[in-house]
Amino acid sequence: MSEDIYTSMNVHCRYGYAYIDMGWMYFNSSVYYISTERKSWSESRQNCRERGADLLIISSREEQDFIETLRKGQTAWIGLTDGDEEGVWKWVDVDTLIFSFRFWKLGEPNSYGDEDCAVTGYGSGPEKSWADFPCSYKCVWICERRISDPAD
Ligand SMILES: [Ca+2]
Ligand SMILES: [Ca+2]
Repeated sequence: MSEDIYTSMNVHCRYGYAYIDMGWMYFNSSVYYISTERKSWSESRQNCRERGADLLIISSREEQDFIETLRKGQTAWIGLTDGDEEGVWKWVDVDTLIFSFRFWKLGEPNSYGDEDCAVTGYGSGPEKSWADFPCSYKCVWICERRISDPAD
């Protein structure tokens, strides 16, 4: 392994620790932040970007379970929207498969009125707790930063 790769790995490790030092939670090569304020979906996403992250992408059962403990009973924005095309749900990270794991609450998403942004933690069932909300609602939000990504 070249010295450059070692240097790069060290930078990534330090980067992850820096987030943990700021109170972010580590799980499976990502760090997570849950807000104390409430904002609209777009404002929430902007806030995550300012923190060098993006809204949460849930890509496994394990990650959904982890988030259940992180959100502490709150309903929180995740990085999932059908704002581009009604009924076509996309993660903010376009590389993540659209048809990856989904944990919609029964009867959701229903686009009641006009709802294009997704939350987790709606209702009491932890296993199926996603719902679509109006994007202008003020909710807490969860940011995720994969710490194995190249620094950018
Ligand atoms: Ca919708
Ligand atoms: Ca809904």
